[in-house]
Amino acid sequence: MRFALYYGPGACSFVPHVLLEAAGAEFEPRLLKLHKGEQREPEFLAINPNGQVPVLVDDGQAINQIVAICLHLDACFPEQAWLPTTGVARAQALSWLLWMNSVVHPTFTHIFMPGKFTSDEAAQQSIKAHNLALYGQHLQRLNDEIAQRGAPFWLGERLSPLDAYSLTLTRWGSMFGHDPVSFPALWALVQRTAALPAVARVIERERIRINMHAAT
Ligand SMILES: N[C@@H](CCC(=O)N[C@@H](CS)C(=O)NCC(=O)O)C(=O)O
Repeated sequence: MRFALYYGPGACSFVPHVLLEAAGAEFEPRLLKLHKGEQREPEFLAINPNGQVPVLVDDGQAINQIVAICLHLDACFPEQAWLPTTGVARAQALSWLLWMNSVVHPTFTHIFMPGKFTSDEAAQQSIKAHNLALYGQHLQRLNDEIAQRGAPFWLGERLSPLDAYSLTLTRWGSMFGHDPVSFPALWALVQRTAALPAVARVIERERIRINMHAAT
């Protein structure tokens, strides 16, 4: 089989997981239990020295970093038209993808894993609280942009990596008190994305619930 994907349920690996499924690609999903530290096992570190998911294996060659994986899959499955192919439209779509990956996602890391940034427990609480407020602002910005676009999905009528990433980021916020319902345009897009058959299959494989706030 050409492709394999190392993923953690509910982790950011959801984004390439969705793309592979949406493309109808044959791939081997390789589950890593992040809460058990399997990403730090020597066998996995040999595949990704960063000790993180996602890792896409294409013909025996490993690729890490979500954006690199998305761009590679976009090139492998051009018929999916996940991203504009040229011009300002492509640059702007990548700009949003990079913002999600380099700003919103690390903000969440400060909430979920403050121990990565300091061993001082009081400082960890403060980092967490600060970034939780910041994360709410990021979700609001996503909401406002989606509302302003007024389309079913980020880039129009079709799924893109931006939709899958938005779902993941919204779900993460919901684990820490950011009620998705309070971001109506974002939440509507997330629900539309979750209802796509390919996305629904990934949600089922990962056994995740999208709105963790509703469960609290
Ligand atoms: N910059 C990386 C971030 C990847 C990342 O943060 N992965 C998280 C899951 S969402 C992870 O594997 N965390 C486990 C750990 O850091 O120990 C990317 O874009 O792929």
